[in-house]
Amino acid sequence: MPVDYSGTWDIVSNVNFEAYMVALGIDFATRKIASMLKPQKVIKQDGDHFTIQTFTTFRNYECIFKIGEEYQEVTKGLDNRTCQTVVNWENDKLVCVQKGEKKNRGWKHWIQGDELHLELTCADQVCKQVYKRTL
Ligand code: YOG
Repeated sequence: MPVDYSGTWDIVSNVNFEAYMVALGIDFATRKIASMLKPQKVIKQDGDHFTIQTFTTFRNYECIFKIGEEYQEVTKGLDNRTCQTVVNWENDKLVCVQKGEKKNRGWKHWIQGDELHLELTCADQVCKQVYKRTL
């Protein structure tokens, strides 16, 4: 059975988010607000089709993709850039590459025990987040 990311996940830790936001060019005031947020992820997985919603009290973000199919992602409400984005499996890891103005941009998800892990990368900065299933 392949891994199933489906579920509702609440953030429990967020390391180096500030430097990741600086790398993305997010302004000071927005970073101060964003640093206080406790994102919740709602993931729907149907085979290789995914919807990942990120909810906060400030802004929400949604991305919809199929594994291996490049698409144009507009990071609306985040840094508002356009990327050519593709997500692939690396064993049970979800590995996303976001090609665009920012070098070395992407993210990786994996599941470890009852935790959802997320590494967000932009240029030389890596933000590491951990989520747990909602009770
Ligand atoms: O997740 O792309 O799960 O899309 C990254 C925030 C703060 C807005 C969040 C709202 C980067 C202001 C999405 C944050 C900082 C700061 C929650 C990460 C940018 C702007 C919406 C992401 C992937 C993997 C799926």
